[in-house]
Amino acid sequence: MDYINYPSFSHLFFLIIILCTYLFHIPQISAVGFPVNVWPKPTTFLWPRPQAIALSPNFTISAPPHPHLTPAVRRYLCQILTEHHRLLVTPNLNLTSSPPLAALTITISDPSAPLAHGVNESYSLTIPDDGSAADLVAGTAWGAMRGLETFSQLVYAEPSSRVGCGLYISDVPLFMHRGIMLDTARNYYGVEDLLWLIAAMSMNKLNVFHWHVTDSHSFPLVVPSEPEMAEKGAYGEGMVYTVEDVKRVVEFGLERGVRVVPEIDMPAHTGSWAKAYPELVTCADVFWWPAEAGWDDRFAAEPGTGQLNPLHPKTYQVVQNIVHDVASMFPDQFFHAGADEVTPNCWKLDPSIQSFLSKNGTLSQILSLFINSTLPYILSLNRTVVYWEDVLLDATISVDPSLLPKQHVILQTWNNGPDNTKRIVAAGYRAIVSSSDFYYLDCGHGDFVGNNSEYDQPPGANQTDGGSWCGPFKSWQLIYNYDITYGLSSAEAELVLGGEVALWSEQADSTVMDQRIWPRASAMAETLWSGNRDSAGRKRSAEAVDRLNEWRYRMVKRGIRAEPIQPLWCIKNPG
Ligand code: CP6
Repeated sequence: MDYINYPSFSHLFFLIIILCTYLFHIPQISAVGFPVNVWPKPTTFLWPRPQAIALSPNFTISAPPHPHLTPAVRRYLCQILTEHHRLLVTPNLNLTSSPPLAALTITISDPSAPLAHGVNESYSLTIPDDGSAADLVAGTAWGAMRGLETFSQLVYAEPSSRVGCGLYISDVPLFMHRGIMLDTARNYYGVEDLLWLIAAMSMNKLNVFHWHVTDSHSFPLVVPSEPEMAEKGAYGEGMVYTVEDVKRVVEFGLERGVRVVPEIDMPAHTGSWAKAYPELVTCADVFWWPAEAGWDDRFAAEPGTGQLNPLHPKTYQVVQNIVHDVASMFPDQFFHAGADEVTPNCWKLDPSIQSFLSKNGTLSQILSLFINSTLPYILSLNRTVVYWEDVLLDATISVDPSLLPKQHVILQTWNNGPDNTKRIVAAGYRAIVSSSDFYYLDCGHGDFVGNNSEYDQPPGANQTDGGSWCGPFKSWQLIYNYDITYGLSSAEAELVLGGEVALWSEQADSTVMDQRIWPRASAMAETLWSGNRDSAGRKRSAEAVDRLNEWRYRMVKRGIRAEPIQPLWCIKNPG
């Protein structure tokens, strides 16, 4: 282990403690006699003699120079020195008589590791109680950023800054992919809002910002080789993301260990493409389906959802131009190409598709044609392609699986039944879990399509208006307790890369972004980082509540308007 390379008395001490915990099966977390206010909870936290040490006003952090870690260190140093956060419950920690803690030393063994899926994010952190420097040892710059976040959360004011000491943390995430999807097409978010989200994500050790940038309602991304897409498809002149904006978002993510994965949703959800290319999009001009139309015609509350016509050769020229430019703007290995919710009747309205179908062609063949005419190009740009699960699981329109190479295609769950993850991994594909029964943050916020009375009613409901969109609201406990590999064999579970909570934005924009996302995304962040069970295998959401309260309160102190999970009274009157 890394720390053996840096022997000192305190390292030896922790080595003995670790050996003892393994030899005598002492649950590691219970070595800590009172709440550890770190979110997400570290994998291993040893604190045999809980104490605090004063933080020197001259506290410094030393780290090897690194293009992204260096700015992160500067940022954390500033935060640590100025935050002065008082906890809701003052920890009952004695202050050591040692000199104040004046230094944190960071060492990384592989400084050139790029930020990518599967990169080593582990770290260990030792804070001695004798005033000697704290040690943060990580494999990569990204692991060091996770450790810096942990250190920052151990600092509290009482009234001047102190930090827990005599402790050893060894931390490594359970899942490699821990993300948030944000839809910036139904309502527009400014670039500053996206940076704000990424900053909050890094505080929660989340590492993937899945940017659902285009949809039927608007096309806000400026694509240099197809300038009319945003000129005509965005909500307004200022409501776009330029090449420079994207660069800023990607760079901001790099300084926080957050990858930025773009999604260009196609062939469905492309109504906005019709502004520039009406001839390539079917049903974009159908704004209201007749009341007797089935649920399938109303996907994503988009009468006039708009779908690219796979039979029109020019479709592929436009798609290639867009894919090419998006891949050069977004360096990440993953490229999300959507492919959710292809609506039968939208394609059926088109004469060329009607004639194809009349010659015994099928809708699945049309989708397969689209995938087979676009996927190889995306793969040729050295990308791993993420699709929504529908390409494999949709009962009416799906793709011949032989067109989806398992080593290059990842499927993201959302809606096709409780066994959707199981079906994906059983077929041998890697999965990202976003099942709407747990991870959809927009659910429970009511009808958003005006007064069409039967629009989003569940079967049997008899409301005249105001039905709830994919309700009920998903509580933080529901999200926390969700086991994304439930019911899978261990080989199948290996294929689950992680999860993403999703904020669809029909009823959200920057005015509610923080509240909709936090602290519920924090609940997923902990479950995907270190699990949701205690050492006895019991769900630990009861233990988590006080820590989440503290964490939510610290996020609020940092400016994130996370919603409360309880009356303050509960934490002020424990037991
Ligand atoms: N937009 C897109 C959406 C949804 C999806 N894709 C969606 C569907 C059902 C619910 C919530 C969101 N609004 N492009 C599905 C992946 Cl309940």
